Amino acid sequence: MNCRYLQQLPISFNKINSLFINVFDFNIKIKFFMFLLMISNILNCQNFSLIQKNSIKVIVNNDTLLNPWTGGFNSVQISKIDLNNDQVEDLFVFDRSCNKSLTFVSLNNNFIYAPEFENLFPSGLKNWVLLRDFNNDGKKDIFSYVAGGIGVWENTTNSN
Ligand SMILES: [Ca+2]
Ligand SMILES: [Ca+2]
Repeated sequence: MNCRYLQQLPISFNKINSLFINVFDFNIKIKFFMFLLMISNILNCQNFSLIQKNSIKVIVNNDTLLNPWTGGFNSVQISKIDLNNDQVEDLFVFDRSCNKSLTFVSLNNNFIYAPEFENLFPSGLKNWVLLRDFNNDGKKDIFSYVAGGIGVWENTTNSN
């Protein structure tokens, strides 16, 4: 067997150690760069907003769901009210489990989810809500829980 002496590589332990440190420094720089990239993405997301689109159809087994974007109900109280002033009663639904108001407009004998009417109702309604006309003006008023009793909000909508 023939052997050949290989020349010692011009590298010492210290050199290897310093290479290791350089690689380590490089990893820290990469991590710092990634951190800056992540922070800039987070800062850019501050301007991110969502827009609710309820017009997207949901089809299950060739059946188009009527109100797929309502989110479901848990414990609701339902009252009738003409939301769009077309002389046809629509629905106001109050989900007691999350104190959420939902509105549905009557259209072709169906009730279609219409969240654009929800902000017409006072915020902060909680525990229970019923719509009844207490002053016989033909417009449903709001009865709801308030601390220590029952709150009443008069419907002051113009009936034109
Ligand atoms: Ca109506
Ligand atoms: Ca009234």
